[in-house]
Amino acid sequence: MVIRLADDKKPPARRGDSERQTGLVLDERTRTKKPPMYKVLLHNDDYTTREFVVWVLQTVFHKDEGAAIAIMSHVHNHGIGVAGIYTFEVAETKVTKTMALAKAQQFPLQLSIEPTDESD
Ligand code: TYC
Repeated sequence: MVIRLADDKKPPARRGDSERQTGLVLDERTRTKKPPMYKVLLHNDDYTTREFVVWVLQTVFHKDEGAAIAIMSHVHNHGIGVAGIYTFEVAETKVTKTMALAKAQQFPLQLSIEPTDESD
Protein backbone atom coordinates (compact mmCIF):
# COMPACT_ATOMS: atom_id res chain seq x y z
CA MET A 1 0.00 0.00 0.00
CA VAL A 2 1.30 3.45 -0.89
CA ILE A 3 0.75 6.29 1.57
CA ARG A 4 0.89 9.78 0.11
CA LEU A 5 1.39 12.72 2.47
CA ALA A 6 1.24 16.40 1.65
CA ASP A 7 4.71 18.01 2.05
CA ASP A 8 3.71 19.85 5.22
CA LYS A 9 2.57 16.60 6.87
CA LYS A 10 5.83 14.77 6.21
CA PRO A 11 8.25 14.15 9.09
CA PRO A 12 11.40 16.31 8.99
CA ALA A 13 14.28 15.01 6.88
CA ARG A 14 16.61 12.64 8.73
CA ARG A 15 19.59 14.32 10.35
CA GLY A 16 23.20 13.22 9.94
CA ASP A 17 24.79 10.68 12.35
CA SER A 18 26.63 13.28 14.42
CA GLU A 19 23.47 15.28 15.00
CA ARG A 20 21.54 12.17 16.09
CA GLN A 21 24.36 11.24 18.47
CA THR A 22 24.76 14.66 20.07
CA GLY A 23 21.09 15.60 20.07
CA LEU A 24 22.24 19.05 18.93
CA VAL A 25 19.64 19.48 16.23
CA LEU A 26 18.86 23.06 15.35
CA ASP A 27 16.08 24.28 13.16
CA GLU A 28 17.17 24.60 9.49
CA ARG A 29 16.70 28.37 9.66
CA THR A 30 18.72 28.67 12.88
CA ARG A 31 21.63 26.90 11.28
CA THR A 32 21.72 28.71 7.98
CA LYS A 33 20.47 32.27 8.48
CA LYS A 34 22.72 34.95 9.90
CA PRO A 35 20.94 37.32 12.30
CA PRO A 36 19.82 40.62 10.81
CA MET A 37 22.38 43.34 11.57
CA TYR A 38 21.83 47.01 12.35
CA LYS A 39 23.93 50.16 12.04
CA VAL A 40 24.07 52.48 15.03
CA LEU A 41 24.18 55.97 13.55
CA LEU A 42 25.63 58.99 15.35
CA HIS A 43 24.17 62.40 14.50
CA ASN A 44 26.07 65.65 14.61
CA ASP A 45 24.99 68.62 16.74
CA ASP A 46 26.57 71.93 17.71
CA TYR A 47 26.72 71.38 21.50
CA THR A 48 28.07 67.92 22.32
CA THR A 49 31.84 68.16 22.73
CA ARG A 50 34.20 66.27 20.44
CA GLU A 51 35.88 64.83 23.55
CA PHE A 52 32.60 63.38 24.82
CA VAL A 53 31.85 61.72 21.46
CA VAL A 54 35.36 60.23 21.29
CA TRP A 55 35.05 58.99 24.89
CA VAL A 56 31.65 57.36 24.18
CA LEU A 57 33.02 55.66 21.06
CA GLN A 58 35.89 54.26 23.12
CA THR A 59 33.91 53.15 26.17
CA VAL A 60 30.51 52.09 24.77
CA PHE A 61 31.51 51.10 21.22
CA HIS A 62 34.99 49.72 22.10
CA LYS A 63 36.82 51.69 19.39
CA ASP A 64 40.52 52.48 19.81
CA GLU A 65 41.42 56.17 20.07
CA GLY A 66 42.31 56.54 16.38
CA ALA A 67 39.09 54.91 15.16
CA ALA A 68 37.02 56.94 17.65
CA ILE A 69 38.56 60.22 16.45
CA ALA A 70 38.01 59.21 12.80
CA ILE A 71 34.30 58.38 13.39
CA MET A 72 33.71 61.56 15.44
CA SER A 73 35.41 63.69 12.72
CA HIS A 74 33.35 62.01 9.98
CA VAL A 75 30.12 62.78 11.88
CA HIS A 76 31.25 66.35 12.59
CA ASN A 77 32.04 66.91 8.89
CA HIS A 78 29.20 64.98 7.22
CA GLY A 79 26.37 65.21 9.76
CA ILE A 80 25.98 61.47 10.35
CA GLY A 81 28.14 58.35 10.63
CA VAL A 82 28.26 54.72 11.71
CA ALA A 83 29.38 54.07 15.29
CA GLY A 84 29.15 50.28 14.85
CA ILE A 85 27.12 47.37 13.46
CA TYR A 86 25.36 44.94 15.82
CA THR A 87 22.35 42.68 16.30
CA PHE A 88 19.21 44.66 17.16
CA GLU A 89 19.35 44.05 20.92
CA VAL A 90 23.02 45.05 21.22
CA ALA A 91 22.45 48.12 19.00
CA GLU A 92 19.47 49.19 21.13
CA THR A 93 21.44 48.77 24.38
CA LYS A 94 24.32 50.89 23.07
CA VAL A 95 21.94 53.64 21.94
CA THR A 96 20.15 53.65 25.32
CA LYS A 97 23.45 53.75 27.28
CA THR A 98 24.96 56.49 25.12
CA MET A 99 21.88 58.71 25.27
CA ALA A 100 21.73 58.30 29.07
CA LEU A 101 25.41 59.28 29.39
CA ALA A 102 24.85 62.29 27.11
CA LYS A 103 21.71 63.37 28.95
CA ALA A 104 23.56 63.18 32.30
CA GLN A 105 25.94 65.84 30.94
CA GLN A 106 23.16 67.79 29.24
CA PHE A 107 24.45 67.04 25.74
CA PRO A 108 21.76 66.73 23.04
CA LEU A 109 23.60 63.86 21.27
CA GLN A 110 21.27 61.78 19.10
CA LEU A 111 21.69 58.25 17.77
CA SER A 112 19.52 56.05 15.60
CA ILE A 113 19.36 52.45 14.38
CA GLU A 114 19.06 51.40 10.74
CA PRO A 115 19.04 47.89 9.22
CA THR A 116 22.11 47.02 7.12
CA ASP A 117 21.59 46.21 3.43
CA GLU A 118 22.23 42.52 4.15
CA SER A 119 20.04 42.44 7.25
CA ASP A 120 19.12 38.80 6.55
N1 TYC B 1 29.89 69.12 16.20
C1 TYC B 1 30.37 68.92 17.58
C2 TYC B 1 31.28 70.07 17.97
O1 TYC B 1 31.80 70.76 17.10
C3 TYC B 1 31.10 67.60 17.76
C4 TYC B 1 30.22 66.42 17.51
C5 TYC B 1 30.70 65.35 16.74
C6 TYC B 1 28.98 66.33 18.09
C7 TYC B 1 29.94 64.23 16.53
C8 TYC B 1 28.17 65.19 17.88
O2 TYC B 1 27.91 63.02 16.92
C9 TYC B 1 28.66 64.15 17.10
N2 TYC B 1 31.49 70.25 19.26
